[in-house]
Amino acid sequence: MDSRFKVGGPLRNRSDRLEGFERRRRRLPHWEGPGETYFLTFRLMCPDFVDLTQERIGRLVVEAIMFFADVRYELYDYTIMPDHVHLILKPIVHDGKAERLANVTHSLKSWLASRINRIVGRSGQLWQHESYDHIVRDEADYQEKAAYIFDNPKRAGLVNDPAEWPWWGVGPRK
Ligand code: NI
Repeated sequence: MDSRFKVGGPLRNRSDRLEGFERRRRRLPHWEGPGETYFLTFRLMCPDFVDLTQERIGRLVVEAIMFFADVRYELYDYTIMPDHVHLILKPIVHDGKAERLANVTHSLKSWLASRINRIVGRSGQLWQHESYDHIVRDEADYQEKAAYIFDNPKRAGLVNDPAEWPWWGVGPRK
């Protein structure tokens, strides 16, 4: 895998992930100034045909998330689940104006849809039209959402220790 994914990409092993989990506590979104921080979720339309955590597809999802990081948004935490993706991000602000979340979401979903469809040999609607987003109000809210993301694979019964989940990560180190 591309070396730029070493930090903040799919963290390779448990200690990297634990270190990432600690590090993201120190890299908080800033609450002052223009723009909001969002907890964003988008889901597959037909989870029977696609598993987002299948190796090749998961790597593609990470690639998309990282491709737009620091360009379209500041990236905090993310996790890829078999049928959905959670992210905490803050759209980039240009000239005092934040990029619209809807545009960011559209870019991510469409970048991925064409590529994933090609891999699984299907066409048409990959994602549910609606994405769920929630403004992260303050640091306490952020910590709650970040913990929700980190624990999601354990809650879903996919791992016993959330640090074992290979598809959790944080944004690139500045
Ligand atoms: Ni979830």
